[in-house]
Amino acid sequence: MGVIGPGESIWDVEDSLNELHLLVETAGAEVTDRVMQKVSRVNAATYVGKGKVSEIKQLAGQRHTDLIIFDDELSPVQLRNLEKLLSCKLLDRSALILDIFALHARSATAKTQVELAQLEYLRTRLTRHWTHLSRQKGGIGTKGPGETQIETDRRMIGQRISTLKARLEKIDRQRTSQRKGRAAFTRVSLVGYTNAGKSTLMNAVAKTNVVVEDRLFATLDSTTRTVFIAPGRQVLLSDTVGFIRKLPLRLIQSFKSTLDEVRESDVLLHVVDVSHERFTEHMQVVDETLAELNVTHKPTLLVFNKIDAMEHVLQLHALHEQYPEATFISARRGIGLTAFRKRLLDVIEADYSETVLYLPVEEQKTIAHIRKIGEVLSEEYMPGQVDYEDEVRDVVRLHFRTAPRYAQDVKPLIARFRHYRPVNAPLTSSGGGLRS
Ligand SMILES: Nc1nc2c(ncn2[C@@H]2O[C@H](COP(=O)(O)OP(=O)(O)OP(=O)(O)O)[C@@H](O)[C@H]2O)c(=O)[nH]1
Ligand SMILES: [Mg+2]
Repeated sequence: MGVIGPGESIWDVEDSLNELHLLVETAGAEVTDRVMQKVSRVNAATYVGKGKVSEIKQLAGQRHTDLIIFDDELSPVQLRNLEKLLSCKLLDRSALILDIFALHARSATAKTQVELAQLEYLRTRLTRHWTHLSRQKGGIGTKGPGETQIETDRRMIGQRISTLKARLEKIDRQRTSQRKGRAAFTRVSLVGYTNAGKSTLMNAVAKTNVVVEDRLFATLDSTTRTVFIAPGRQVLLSDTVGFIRKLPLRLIQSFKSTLDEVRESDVLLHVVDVSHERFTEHMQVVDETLAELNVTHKPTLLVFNKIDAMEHVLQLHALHEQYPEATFISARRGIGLTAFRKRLLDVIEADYSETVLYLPVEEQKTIAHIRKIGEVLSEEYMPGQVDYEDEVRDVVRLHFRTAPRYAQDVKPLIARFRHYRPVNAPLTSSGGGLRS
């Protein structure tokens, strides 16, 4: 059931229903009918008008429908009323997506995140009818946290939510310390609409074996691997959960520990399926979702994927002209990957700074710190060469590269050790962008 709201065209809603169709199939059900209605104002009690409700009921009866799915999010009241009037199992888009999440969650973390999202969704919608969603019936919409939880009262759900939250916080802390351990690497995250080919690209460049499927939300966990993008140049690449339109922010937020990867990365790879006719809209949804998650101003490389599936070469030429900043690939066929690595390196290097410092050899702690936050490009021990306030000191010449996020760490070091520069050392070493 799709609703054509004010300012929406029938095509917008058709398209959204096409996507809902895919979601339904991903969840393992079959679509028998589509119903649309143009409304000027959403009915607070039943979302659609009374007449439409009886029409749907009649149709569902004729077709022996097991389930009715609304393309928009229903309020708890609307859900309750409609279930009563239609006497049929009912889901809205959010609940359907949650169901797919539950089907696809593999790791303990993903399962915990999904259960939390499900319970938070359920908490406000706890009605007698929700027992319909219990496992007894089988089929889609049943992969809930189990009938026992559904039947327990809100207080019990609240307790379970606290337990899950505590568990996730623990996971968060572990992940944060893991990330700290690999601080010096440049972190790159794959982001994009679901099914764009993020995991396929990950597998192609990182030689991983992440599950790739022609299904929505195949990936719910983040996978991180080191990848060589140039000789001697390693980055950490992470695959993440995809986005989709009309996905309530709180659902995405339940993937916090997965999305922290995105938040803390230095560079984003925005993967787009350009063979999809609505790809520009997908790009917009991804941009909006990132903004909602407060991930803005990150250097981003647009990766136009699935060029092998484009119907006309002319289309590809037009895209090249329209998006000169994008890099064009086919992750599945391995086309354009060399150019892709080069573009990624360019994006990374554009924001990095290189620094040369002369440090007294006693400063082992500082040297260790620099190794943590930066990538050392060269290191030279210079015994008794430096004249500082008429003192002869042994120093280490350290040439290193740091990500923009460490600029604030490097600045005070430059100030603190500037006196140790040998009298005849140049202010900047060769190569552009050097700060010394
Ligand atoms: N024709 C073509 N298909 C591709 C290409 N890259 C990926 N695909 C297919 O697109 C589908 C989705 O690929 P995934 O890599 O799972 O996409 P994803 O972005 O990780 O999707 P989610 O994890 O579900 O958000 C799979 O059927 C892939 O085989 C490509 O370059 N060309
Ligand atoms: Mg994936």
